[in-house]
Amino acid sequence: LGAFDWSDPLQLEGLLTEDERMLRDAAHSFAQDVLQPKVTAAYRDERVDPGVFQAMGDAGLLGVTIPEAFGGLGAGYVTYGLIAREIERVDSGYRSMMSVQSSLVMYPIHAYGSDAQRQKYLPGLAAGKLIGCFGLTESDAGSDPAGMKTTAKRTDEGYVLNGSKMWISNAPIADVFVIWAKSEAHDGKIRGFLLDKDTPGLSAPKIGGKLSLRASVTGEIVMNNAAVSADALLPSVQGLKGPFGCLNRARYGIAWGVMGAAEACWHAARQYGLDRKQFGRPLAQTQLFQKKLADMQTEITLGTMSALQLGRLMEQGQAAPEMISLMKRNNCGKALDIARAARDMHGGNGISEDFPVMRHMVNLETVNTYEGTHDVHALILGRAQTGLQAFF
Ligand code: TGC
Ligand code: FAD
Repeated sequence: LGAFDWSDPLQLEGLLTEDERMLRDAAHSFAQDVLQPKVTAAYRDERVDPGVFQAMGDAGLLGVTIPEAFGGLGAGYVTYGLIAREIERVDSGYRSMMSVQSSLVMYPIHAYGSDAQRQKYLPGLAAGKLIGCFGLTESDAGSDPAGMKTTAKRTDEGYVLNGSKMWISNAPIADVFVIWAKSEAHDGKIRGFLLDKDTPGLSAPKIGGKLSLRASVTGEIVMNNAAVSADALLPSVQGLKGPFGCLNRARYGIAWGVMGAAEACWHAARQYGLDRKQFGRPLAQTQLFQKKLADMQTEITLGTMSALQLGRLMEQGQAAPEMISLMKRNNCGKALDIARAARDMHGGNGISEDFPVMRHMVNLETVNTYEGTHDVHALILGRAQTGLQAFF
């Protein structure tokens, strides 16, 4: 009979290649050495540090699936997921910064861009010298992005964009804006545009008062006759499958990332239960505490093993969007439940910034909502198994 490792019950470690383990370990060291010491103050003071992008770039963590010729690592999707898990073990906000840059900005430029666009943006984005953002959501078009009102109008010089985007990660500090707009010159179809931050008519005010994801900055994007040249258009995609192609990658990364946040909460609760005595014995020696730890261990094991299978399918080009919905939805929901339980298991200390659990819990409320809410992914899965559309 084999040995049992409580922290890796089904031996995920043995299913990784040596390269994957090496890159995962490097990401773990980076996250613990560089990000962990910053996070409590960054979260408390709602202070984003743009230098984090360059530090991530120096560590090779931006665009890991993008070919080396453009500054990426040319690694597989399992490596990308393992890195997301290590970053989100510290904070969902830092993982958000990394995944927007990698999956929502570098991926579309690589997949849908011209050679000139790739050369112009990808090396700087990979190095973290440029910061990117992804503008799809609008105040009246969140779960239903097809309802967007932002338009692009063809002019002699290029395009003029009008409209506004809401809840956009990184926008106030971004150099490069990937904007999805209905293009009048393309029968009103949704097209992607690359806007530089100094584009006349473009601004990106910060959204204040956020009680979640406070180490990452979120903004609006306002386009008031924002004029760009014709080569700002992403030439190779049209329709909603453009932004959704990016979201497939980011949602997959989230399925791994939230497991890192959940593991941080589980490990913290276990240690707290071993250290803290009540009624003359460690909390961890009570049946209720152990049942909660067993539930956490079980869900995290199932979540990470399934994320690994999804990553392998992505690498083989066999992953369907519905598989990604299933994993994004389940792992976010389970991570949120685990963070809430871990918060409770810390008693009064659980609400203090000296312990990570409440920060993770409140962050996971956002992660459960963005990139398709928990319920929207249920509707995607419901449609796939009944053939019936329940969105409207
Ligand atoms: P529907 O009719 O289903 O599809 C329209 C077209 O899009 C294609 N498509 C996909 N293509 C690739 N991958 C996917 N996952 C796709 N899903 C749909 C589809 O094939 C079709 O193509 P075509 O050529 O036939 O036109 O569209 P619908 O309007 O009924 O959509 C419904 C729904 C609910 C599935 C969709 O709108 C949805 O997923 N809503 C959620 C919105 C969302 O996820 N927003 C994310 C914003 S970005 C963000 O949150 C970043 S946070 C980043 C961070 O900080 O980490
Ligand atoms: P709504 O769509 O109004 O949903 C509200 C509620 O109604 C939810 O519970 C939802 O599940 C439910 N609902 C909606 N439709 C249905 C239906 N048909 N049937 C049943 N229930 C339904 N967007 C970007 O484009 N880029 C970003 O970088 C980005 N970053 C973000 C960062 C943060 C911190 C946050 C909070 C959001 C970010 N978003 C971003 C936006 C995010 O993707 C949206 O908030 C999300 O898609 C939900 O849209 P909404 O907020 O308009 O909610």
